[in-house]
Amino acid sequence: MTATLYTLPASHPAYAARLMLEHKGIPYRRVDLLPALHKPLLRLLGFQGTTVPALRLNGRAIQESRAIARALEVERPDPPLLPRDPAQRARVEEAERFGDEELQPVVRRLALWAIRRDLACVRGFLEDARLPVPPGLAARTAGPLIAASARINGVSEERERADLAALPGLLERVDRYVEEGTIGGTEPNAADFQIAPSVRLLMCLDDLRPLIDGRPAAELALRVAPRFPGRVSSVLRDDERALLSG
Ligand SMILES: N[C@@H](CCC(=O)N[C@@H](CS)C(=O)NCC(=O)O)C(=O)O
Repeated sequence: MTATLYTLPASHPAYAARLMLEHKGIPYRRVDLLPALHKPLLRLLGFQGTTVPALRLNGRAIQESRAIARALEVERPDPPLLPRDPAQRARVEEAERFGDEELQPVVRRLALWAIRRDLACVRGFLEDARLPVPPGLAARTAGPLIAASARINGVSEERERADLAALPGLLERVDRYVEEGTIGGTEPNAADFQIAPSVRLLMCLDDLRPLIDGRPAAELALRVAPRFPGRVSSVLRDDERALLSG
């Protein structure tokens, strides 16, 4: 089996794909691309869409973390990513959908917004990156690429105020999934791999860490997605921080 995974440094869904490949015991080559520049490059590499994770598995081009989970499940059924019991599977798939469609974009925007205010933090996120350029050069030239990526992903002051206000509710939902046993079991499933990297990336933001530490969501993130280099120093103004407490 040959697998090449295209990612971006600090991409939480790309980390989800890495974790799922590792869970399945599938060896893969990882190629990190540079943000914003990755979009035309993925097209040149034969992918239809412009997002990472992008996986070439035995010649097939697969994008979207949920589609990657299903392709891996077909390729190597054990250990499973989805429960065989239909009712349990439906619960896991709903949590996975929530992680992908509701949590993931909020985390992406908040991270880009905070990183844009603390560009010195970029070097930390490149710690284990496999980029086509030296990490020091990538960090020094990251500003315009991060600004472009923020634009592409709809980051704005107004949007981020709404994202901060939504965050406590999103984390409560993750805690509920853990408490009801949909995620957080001894054998991680596709929803664990979808959600844990998102919470883990939020935990890299000094402003958000106090909101997350000690909750079931934090335990899940640190256990399932332990390796997330990078730390963004405190960048929120008082009025923005107040949005986190409703
Ligand atoms: N929800 C999808 C999308 C992933 C996604 O949006 N990835 C970002 C990086 S974290 C990206 O590639 N953005 C570039 C773009 O939107 O073209 C997934 O889980 O695969």
